[in-house]
Amino acid sequence: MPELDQKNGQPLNADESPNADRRALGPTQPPTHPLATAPVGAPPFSVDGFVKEFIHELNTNQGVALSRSSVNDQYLALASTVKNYLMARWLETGRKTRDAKVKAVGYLSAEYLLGRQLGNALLATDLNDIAKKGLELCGLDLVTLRNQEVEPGLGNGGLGRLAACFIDSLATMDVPCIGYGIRYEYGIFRQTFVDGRQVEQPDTWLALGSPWEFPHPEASVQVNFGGRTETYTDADGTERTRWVPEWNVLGVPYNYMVPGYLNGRVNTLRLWSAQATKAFDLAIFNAGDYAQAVRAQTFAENISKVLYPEDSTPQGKELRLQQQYFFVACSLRDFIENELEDDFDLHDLDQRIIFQLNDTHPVIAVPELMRILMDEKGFSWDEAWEVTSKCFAYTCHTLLPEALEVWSTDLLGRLLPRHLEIIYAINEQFLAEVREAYPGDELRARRMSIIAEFPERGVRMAYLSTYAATKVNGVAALHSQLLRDKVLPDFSELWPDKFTNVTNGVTPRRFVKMANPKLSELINDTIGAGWVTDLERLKELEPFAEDPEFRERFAEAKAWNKRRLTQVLRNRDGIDLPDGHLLDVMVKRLHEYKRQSLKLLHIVSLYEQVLSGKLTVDQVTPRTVVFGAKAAPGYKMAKDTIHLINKVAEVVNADPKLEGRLKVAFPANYNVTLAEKLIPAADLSEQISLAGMEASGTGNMKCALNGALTIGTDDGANVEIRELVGDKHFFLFGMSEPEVADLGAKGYSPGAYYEGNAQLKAAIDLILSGHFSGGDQHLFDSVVYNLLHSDRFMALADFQSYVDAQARVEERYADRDAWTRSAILNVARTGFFSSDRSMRDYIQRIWHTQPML
Ligand code: 26V
Repeated sequence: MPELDQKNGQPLNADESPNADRRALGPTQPPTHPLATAPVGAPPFSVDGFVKEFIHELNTNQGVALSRSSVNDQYLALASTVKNYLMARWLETGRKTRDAKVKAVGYLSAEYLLGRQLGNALLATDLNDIAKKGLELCGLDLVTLRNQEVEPGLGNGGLGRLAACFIDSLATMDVPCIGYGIRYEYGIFRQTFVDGRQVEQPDTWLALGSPWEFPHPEASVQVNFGGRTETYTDADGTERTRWVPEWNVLGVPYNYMVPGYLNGRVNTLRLWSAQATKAFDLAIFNAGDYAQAVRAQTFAENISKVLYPEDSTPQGKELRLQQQYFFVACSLRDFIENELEDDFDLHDLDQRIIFQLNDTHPVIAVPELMRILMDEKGFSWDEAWEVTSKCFAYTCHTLLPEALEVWSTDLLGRLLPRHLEIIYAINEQFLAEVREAYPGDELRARRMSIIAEFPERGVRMAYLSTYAATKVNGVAALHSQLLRDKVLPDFSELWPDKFTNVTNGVTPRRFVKMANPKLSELINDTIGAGWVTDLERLKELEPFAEDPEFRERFAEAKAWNKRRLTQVLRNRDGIDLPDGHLLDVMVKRLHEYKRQSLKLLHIVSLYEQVLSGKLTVDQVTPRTVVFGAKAAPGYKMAKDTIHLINKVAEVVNADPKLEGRLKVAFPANYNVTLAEKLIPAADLSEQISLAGMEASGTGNMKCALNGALTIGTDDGANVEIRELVGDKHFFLFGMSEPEVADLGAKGYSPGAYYEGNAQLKAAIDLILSGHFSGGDQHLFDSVVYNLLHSDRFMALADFQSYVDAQARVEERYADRDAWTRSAILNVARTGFFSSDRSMRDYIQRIWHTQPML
């Protein structure tokens, strides 16, 4: 049966996308909305104008009078008001970019952890004050409306949040970029605790409306799956292959605005949602099976239903591969059909796009582009490879071997038979190059093969990415070095110039300016407002570390942030934060390599020393430890660790012997919204992964930029943070990466550390005694025995060093002035970690694109 056009049931020409008629309408004219022509930079419109617009939106969009409106109505009307303001700029950005025919970045990422949109949009448009005043005139409170927004949590953690920071920076730097991804109906699960254990709830982020998205069902793209391939001879007598797919779905684009900061640029984030094709159900309907047709629809729509909550152990699940191909196929098709001129010569594709692969998740784009060029556009293999090999760059985000994706050829061949053929052919070409470079070295060829033979035949996606990419980068200096030396040594030997480092960064708009208004105000008053887009200017704050008045204001900003956090945690979680405590913060995914258990051992040890009289209570620095962490639902050790943390918290928080000097807080469902409140309040940032395991970290950067001091290992971007802020203002501990490697090679036995360290032994024994489990001596066996007998990430080996570093923390904190001085220097010296700088690095060393400016 031929593929049918979903709209009118006509056969769909392979070269003709459903977008053809949309383009025939010609360039869209910007609307003549009263806000459309407001000048950039100057206050966009008066408070009165805002009120009129807001009420208009409330009445016409929500269909309610102000007096009858709910907070949700008000939030949606406010969102519309801001969107209207951005709309003309968005359309203009698209028009200008297409007209200029410049090279754009296509950021391909399975995840975008965006956080709330309203605050960021108000900031980018300078509408904050006007909105606040206008809403006051209506008897409404901006903060209440902002709190109504449910954040789109379309990512797991660092990788997804990085994508969100990067697209913010590109818009702010006036660089053309389209972010491509998946519009998951359910984002990262909502975490709750039941008797201290993690219980996952679905994240229904779309339930109350989603004002920030613009669906375009008319521009849907068809994506094929399954079936077989066949060869045929074309009119010119050339032998060609075509894919005869078995089933297909539609990708419906949902566009999101990505506003630059005060610069009038609005880039696009295009997320794809899966829908059943009419062709698909028509056939079944016609066969008279209604129920089966409905099931088919559900089957198709499952593809974008839910974000996989695993972030380190790929399960090789078919649905995940479907997701990856789904969004990549939609995105390539979209770019080629809709962003390029009709007569564009695809031989020059690399002059108009560089696709950045955010980890290996989108690498199926490589065979997909080959397929499009050869099977649909008539390119020869060599022509197609010539183009494809210039259009991709690859970022690796991990070193954990189990996190590297390998797709079984069985599965790949079933789902994407043509792509598997192309991957085999790519591998053949690749191995020929290897054999030419190393004649006779068959062992090496086998080692480097894109196809693994054990434990089953599979495609090593990192190898495919590396071969196809113009550049391969790690995400911090140490990580990039280890990537070259340990993960891809043969590749870096063969192509040393392919490898580079781009140290991660975070957007100063969301994570300083928006999240930390008091500090921002202080910085503005001291060095002016330019730092928001030129973060290295924070250096100018350095001399003020010696200014008592500045220090006082700096400390007051931190105190204000703590008061705000106290309110948030009271309302959100019913948690009380004691006054005047050192706020010790560990927020990140729960993973053994990140070593939340090491932090926990420190807490238990402090407590044990008080119980046993080794410490008097007044020797304990008043401290609140805040954890924020989700565990992958199937990761038992991580979930058991959460349970243990919660049980320790219960006992420690309730024990009068501590006189309230030690508290453990574990608010559930850590997300971007909570991070924005938590990080600005932090005094101490816990970055305690085993050296060599954390690719970069970005929470470490956010904390330092907000004036927290780091206690950390020489790992990921910690290395660079320490180099920049100076040893004196960073609490380093633990083995270095080479020491870790040595110890591993010698044979590590955690039991020896337990036996040899009385303080450590006492802490572990307290857990084993059942003290935190109502007398049950076995409740936490899994966690404790794992530490004692395996401890893959060597927490026990670093324990003493960690405890010693914590003592140095307490000593510094006791001298509050010295602490504040160090905190100021952390802010002043970490401007390097702006994602604007990361973007500059990508642009210069990898993408070779230009800002439009
Ligand atoms: C991996 C997988 C594998 C299987 C299924 C789903 C899934 C989803 C995400 C990932 C990527 C995990 C890797 C990751 O998030 N890495 C983090 O990337 C951050 C940004 O570069 C970096 O700062 C963190 O150190 C690194 O752990």
